[in-house]
Amino acid sequence: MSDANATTPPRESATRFDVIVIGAGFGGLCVLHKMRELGLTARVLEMGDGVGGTWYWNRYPGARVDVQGIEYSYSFSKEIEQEWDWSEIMPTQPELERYLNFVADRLDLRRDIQFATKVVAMTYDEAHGDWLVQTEAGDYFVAQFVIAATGCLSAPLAPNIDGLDSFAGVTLLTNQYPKDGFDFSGKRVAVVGTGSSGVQAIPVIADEADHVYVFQRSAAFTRPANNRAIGPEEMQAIKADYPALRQRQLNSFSGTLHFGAVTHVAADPDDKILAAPMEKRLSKVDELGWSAPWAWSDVMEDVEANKAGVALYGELVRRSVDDPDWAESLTPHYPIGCKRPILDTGYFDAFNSGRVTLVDLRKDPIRRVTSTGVQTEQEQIDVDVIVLATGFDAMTGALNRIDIRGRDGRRLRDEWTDGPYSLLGLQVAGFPNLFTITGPGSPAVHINMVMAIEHHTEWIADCLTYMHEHDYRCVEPTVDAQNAWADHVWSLVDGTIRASDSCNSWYLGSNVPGKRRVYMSYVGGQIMYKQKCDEIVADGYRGFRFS
Ligand code: NA7
Repeated sequence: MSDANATTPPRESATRFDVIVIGAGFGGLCVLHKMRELGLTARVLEMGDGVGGTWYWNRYPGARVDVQGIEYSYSFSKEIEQEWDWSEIMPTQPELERYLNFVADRLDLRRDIQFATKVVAMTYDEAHGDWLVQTEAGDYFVAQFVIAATGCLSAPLAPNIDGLDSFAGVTLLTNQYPKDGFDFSGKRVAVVGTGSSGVQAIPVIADEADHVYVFQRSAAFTRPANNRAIGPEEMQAIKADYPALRQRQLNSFSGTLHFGAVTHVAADPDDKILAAPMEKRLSKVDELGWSAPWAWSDVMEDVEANKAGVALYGELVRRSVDDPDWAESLTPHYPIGCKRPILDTGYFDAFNSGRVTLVDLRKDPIRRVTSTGVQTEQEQIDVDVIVLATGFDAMTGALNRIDIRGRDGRRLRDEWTDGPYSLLGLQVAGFPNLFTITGPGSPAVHINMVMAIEHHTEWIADCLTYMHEHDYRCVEPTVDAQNAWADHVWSLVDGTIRASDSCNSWYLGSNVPGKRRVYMSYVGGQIMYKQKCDEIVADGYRGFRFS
């Protein structure tokens, strides 16, 4: 706490705004711009010392978005669309960070962003109908509204591996990666974790390092990104097509267009694939390549179709990885669709390079980290660097790490012990005037994240305008409406492969020890979700209570 605040009660010392926004990533920047358009005073509090959020922290080698940049970008500014050139179909982290810095400058956003400011607590003040927000440095802010743009994959998860602190070499986290990068040349490197971050990082680190040891607990479903550069002429054509592209995105299930064409086999009446002999099934690998495992439209609903997909995936891995034992280890033995699919660049090739060794933790688990490296049950592997690519406390982690107290002192993280209840992933009962951008219960992580952010931003702006027009000061969902929404969200996954016992994923929270196993995202797609949002608004904000 600063000296000035030491004798002054927090409320009196606080700086006042209409809106406090937490986070200056894709969400926070979009929200800040919108709040200004509404004529509201807003301050963004950002933990990092630059804009970018996810794209600020996850600066590990090989980090790139796994949808097209031209789709994963703001549509609200036609000027920015025309002024920004993407150099690749799937841009790297540096390019995405540059884009967000460009947006921040272009819209003059920085003057309302306070960097290096971590929000640690916030309390709803019933008497005044506003929030008291506290930072780690002991500064206070009062605002009628708080909009948490804290991200879905932003609370890093340290692995519970004994002895990590005793390692005398360098430990790097993919999701808190050093700003100045790291020189791997001549180094022996351990990478723990083979989710998207590990799979992206491993080939790039292997190109530079002396040797990479990959410590794999679960094999990943990954396929080639087939990324490529975008030339100036193509970029010009894309710019001319932006209005139509955005419309196509809006008309699609997920707001991303390049995953569209994998269901064509199901439409083929001669292709009774499940009844076919394995030889015929395997011919799909020749015909469709890495699309083959996902080729049946019912792969997410039908266990047998899913098993056929997994078998085809194994065949693709066997064809890609020279060492048969490693190929077997690199083949997942859980259903396709449990975890978020990964797009890679040269992942399996890395295992053929002679510079990468696979350590299958299912066969030889890590016992502990020692001062010189990683000790498994069977061997000691000495390394100079350990890279932890061990994921996030997804969806709820970033919010739960803030001490958020709503009405009657109730704490958000306690309210969410049995699962992240919310209405539309936008608001939680008992926490008036707190909005969550892409909160749990919304489709964000299953659709184009930037589209999800823009939609939530617009929805919140419309809600604030409605409140202003009706002279309301507070909005929050009713418990009944919130429960009904949770039932709806869960009904869409109940009995499906996604929630089956054989699935463990961050969608279910099963990567976090002690976290309740509940599916946290809406899988009905963006069109159905927006319809639900619109219906609620058309019905006088049904399920929301204004006062
Ligand atoms: P993920 O996808 O959660 O991957 C984390 C990886 O770390 C995964 O392979 C885990 O194995 C592994 N892990 C976690 N803890 C351990 C321990 N203790 N020992 C060994 N291995 C461990 O996170 P990412 O950062 O890769 O990607 C997150 C999302 O960002 C991704 O889905 C994209 O949407 C972008 P497990 O699978 O749990 O057995």
